[in-house]
Amino acid sequence: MFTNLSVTAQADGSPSASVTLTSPATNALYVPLNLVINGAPTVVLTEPSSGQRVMEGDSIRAVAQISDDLDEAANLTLAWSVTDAQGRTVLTAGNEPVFNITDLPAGYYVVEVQVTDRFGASSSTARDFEYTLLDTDGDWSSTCSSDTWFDPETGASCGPNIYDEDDDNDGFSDSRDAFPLDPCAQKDTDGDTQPDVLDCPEGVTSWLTEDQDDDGDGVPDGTEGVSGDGESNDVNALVVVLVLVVVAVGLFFMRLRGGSGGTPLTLDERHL
Ligand SMILES: [Ca+2]
Ligand SMILES: [Ca+2]
Ligand SMILES: [Ca+2]
Ligand SMILES: [Ca+2]
Repeated sequence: MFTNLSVTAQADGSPSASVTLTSPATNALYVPLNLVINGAPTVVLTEPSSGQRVMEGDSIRAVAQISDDLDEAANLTLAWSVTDAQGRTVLTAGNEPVFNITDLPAGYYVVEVQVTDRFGASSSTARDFEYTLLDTDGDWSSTCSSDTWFDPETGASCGPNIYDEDDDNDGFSDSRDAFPLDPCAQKDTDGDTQPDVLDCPEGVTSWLTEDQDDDGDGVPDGTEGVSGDGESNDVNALVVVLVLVVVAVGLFFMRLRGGSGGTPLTLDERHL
């Protein structure tokens, strides 16, 4: 005889079911056990869209929408991974509904999310996306030739930075531009990372500050009069010499003229 009898049924991947019989037992020969069949979670990626493109340096979001027949969404576990075109896993992330994907080089990728419920049933979904080459000035347009990386519409070099010869479109080629990614600045005479001139195109801002001492000699540009003083000083010196010569010649002829009607000039005076 027994007073209580518990019967439990267990099935892999589903919650267990149990029933308790109390003595005196009924004379039932069959005891029903309702075993619930567990379904796998459902998961949908609402972002990114298939084939979505993002430029190097930017980020792209992957967002999972999840649900389950028995579990609350909060009880589901997510696992993220990103694989490259060769199938290598390049990024992973944990149990978050949103995965912020950053710092990938140009190429084709697939982001996959796997969702698992409390009973171990899981499902997954994936989406492809592309990281494109960095194009700082955004001139990699439909009119930009990928043969010459020149845009006949604008008459300028174009394309992603690795091909574009003027990455910030300020008219100074990268090789001559001390700030090749900042269209507000070009020259830095003393190489202190502050530009000689800071002049931004309309709608553009810069983190740089204009150098108040372009040649770095400790004398502010305003006090020096003209920046980059080496050349201007030479010009100033030349002007002073010329003025002195003119004055000397003028004095010489004045003495000559004055001497013609009066006392004859001495040899020393004529050669003054
Ligand atoms: Ca460009
Ligand atoms: Ca430039
Ligand atoms: Ca520049
Ligand atoms: Ca400077």
